Parts: sequence; C-alpha cells; structure tokens
Amino acid sequence: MNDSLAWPFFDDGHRTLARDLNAWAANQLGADDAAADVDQVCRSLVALLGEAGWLRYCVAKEYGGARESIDVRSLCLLRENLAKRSGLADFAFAMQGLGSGAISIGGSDAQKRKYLPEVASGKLIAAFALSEPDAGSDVGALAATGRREGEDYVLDGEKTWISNGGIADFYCVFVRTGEAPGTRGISAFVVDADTPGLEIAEKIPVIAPHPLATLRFSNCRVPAANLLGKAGSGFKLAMQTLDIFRTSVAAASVGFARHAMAEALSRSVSRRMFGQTLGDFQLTQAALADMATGIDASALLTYRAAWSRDCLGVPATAEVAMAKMVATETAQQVIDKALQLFGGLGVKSGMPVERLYREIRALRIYEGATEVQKLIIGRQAIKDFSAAAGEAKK
Ligand code: COS
Repeated sequence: MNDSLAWPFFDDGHRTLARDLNAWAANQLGADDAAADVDQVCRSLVALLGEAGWLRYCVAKEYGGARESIDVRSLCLLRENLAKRSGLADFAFAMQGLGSGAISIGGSDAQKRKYLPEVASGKLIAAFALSEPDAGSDVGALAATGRREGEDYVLDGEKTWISNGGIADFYCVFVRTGEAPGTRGISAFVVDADTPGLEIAEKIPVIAPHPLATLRFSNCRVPAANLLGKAGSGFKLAMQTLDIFRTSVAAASVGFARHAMAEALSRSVSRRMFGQTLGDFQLTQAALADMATGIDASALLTYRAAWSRDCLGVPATAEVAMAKMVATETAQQVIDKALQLFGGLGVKSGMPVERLYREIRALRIYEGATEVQKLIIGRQAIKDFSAAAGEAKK
C-alpha cells in the first residue's frame, strides 16, 4: 500500500513537515500517563510544542506563524501524526488553533498582534467557548448575554464543555448581543482568564481526561475593543472557525485509527492460537481489510477537504462535514476491531487499544456531532440540486 504522503494533495513542504514531526515526536513524546495531572501535562505540552515551533502552524506568518496563512493540510498532518503517539499532545496542539481561530479570522490587527505571536510560541494558552448547557448542536439558541454599557460589554451566563477551561490564558467567547434574533444576534469577544466576573464553575471529568470546564460569567466587564469582528457576526465567525478545525478533528481520528491498526497488525502476526497465528485466520484478514480500507477512505476525505480549502479557496463546509463524520465514525470502528483482536487484554486499563477506545469517543461529538454533520451535508445536497435545477430552467 502506498505512502499517503505521496498523494497529490501535498507539496514537498508538507512531506518534510510530516517527516520532521515524526522524527521529533519519536524522541520527545511518550505514551500519555493516565495517572498524571492533565492540567499540568497539557501546560507542559503547550510549552514543548511551542519551543519546537509546531504551534507556529496555528497562526499566519505575519503574526509569528510558519506559513503565509493557516494551512489546513499542515494542521491535519500535525494532528494526525501527534495523535498517533499522544492524545494529549494532539489535544494541546489543536486547542491552540481552535482557541485562537476566531482572532485569526475576525480579529483586528491589534488583537492579532496581542494574542497570536504568544499562541504560536506557547506562552499563552487559548480556548474556544461556544457551547452552553442548553445550546450545544443548536448554536443559534445560545443564551449567555453581552450588553453594551458605555465603552464596555458586560457578559453574563454559562459556557460548558470548554476544552482548556481552567488552564487557558484567554477565551474566545460567543454571547448573545441581540442585534437580531437567532444566529444574527451573536457576537464574539476575547476575554482574558483573569477578568473579574469570569470563574471556573466546574472542572468536568471525562472518560479520556483532558482539561475541561464550565465557565461562569457574572457581570463580567470587557472593553468593547475586545469584540472580534462586527457585533452580530459571531455565529458566522464560529462556523468559519469550525470549518477549519473540524477537518483537523478528522485528521486526529485518522491518527488514532492508524495507531490502532499498527497495534492490531503486531498482535495478528505475534499471537498464536490453534497452531497458527491470529493473522492466518481469514476472519482476522477480513477485519484488517475493513480497517485498512476505512482508514484510507477517511484520510482521502480529510485531505480532500483540507486541500479544497487551501487550494480552491472555498469554505468547503460540506466536504469538511463528510470528512469529520466518516473519519470519526470509522476510527471508532477500527479501534473497536483492534481491541477485539486483543481479547481480554484489550480491555485491560493502560493497554494502548483500551486508551484509544476511550480517547476516540468524544471526537464523534465535539465540534459538531455526527448528526450535525449529516444536517450540513444533506442541506448542501438539496441546495446544490435546487441550484442546478434552477440553472436548467433558464
Ligand atoms: N461559514 C459561514 N457562514 C455560515 C456557515 C459557515 N460554515 N454556516 C452557516 N453560515 C451562515 C448561514 O449562511 C446563515 O447566514 P444568513 O443569516 O446570512 O442567512 C447563518 O450562518 C445561519 O446558518 P444556518 O441557518 O445554517 O444556521 P442553523 O441555526 O440552522 O445552524 C448548524 C446550523 C446546525 C450547522 C450549526 O448550528 C452547527 O454547526 N452546530 C454545531 C455546533 C458545534 O459544532 N458545536 C460544538 C462547539 S465546539 S466543541
């Protein structure tokens, strides 16, 4: 089977990036330690990734980045290859990008100069605060508010499932400012973590631990200068940010699935039973065939989506949704099959397949659950059909 780096989606810079990263990661990253304090581990990983220069891929060159503008194929290669070794390293990398994405896309030059170079060096930790207890998939229903008072906005309400909650230095927060009903009345603000009125209401433990919290805003006053883009444009800004980072969730899933595949193959050639190896059974070969094909299909959709945005200059929202849906769902199946090949050993705490089994689950939910991706793809198919039918009538 050919090396996916040979695919036409990549240029030589991408190939070098992936090889350099893999060489670095082999030296610098160990398996995640389940007993460690994840807040501390993630702080250290952001610093490590920053010192090594990898976080420079999260921002544009003008603000300390590695490439002219954010290159989705690079983000994806980084996440795929970090995820192969360490879920927390992938997480730490991804959140620097997602957490600062709204600044990169909608921020003023002053906002970009203040935050982005520090994100790229790992000196400031970023977070994206969109979801609420009663508004996850339905972003247009969010209820936290921002009301204008003179030169400030005063924020009130709760944000939950916030990755990096508690360790972030700043949050890109989306609140209802009421310019219009629904999605047209939402604005985004950058809020420093030490702003009075912002507190961590709850740290949330999850099956694959990482820094996660509920934030509470009570009379939290931020200067109007912290508004990202125009008042009322926050929903679009959130969607544009997700158009970039959902593709990278797909790439991380490919990385997790590749790790599971490697574990499954090594088990298949070493485990003996009934006088032969596990890999000699056609049932095992069938499982491996499904896994290998699923991984390639996921990688092709992922890099097609990334390439579309980088090279065609279109948002490619539906292509991104296809990649996110297929790669996350497939990775879950691949990991489950790998775990099955390990038998009882597969569910033993600390085994790589056991860790992957817990780690992949959230990716089918966060940054738009599979069901949301289906909505996006289905709506786009109808839109394209209607547009083509309209053209044909002319
Ligand atoms: N880029 C730019 N603009 C976009 C956009 C995108 N990707 N997606 C939608 N918009 C625009 C639409 O064009 C529309 O603009 P107008 O008001 O000018 O007509 C507006 O935003 C509203 O779009 P839409 O009608 O599609 O909004 P819905 O309320 O139906 O929501 C979904 C659409 C469900 C797709 C959206 O709410 C979503 O992605 N939800 C999941 C959120 C998520 O990922 N949460 C996890 C948070 S991070 S862990």
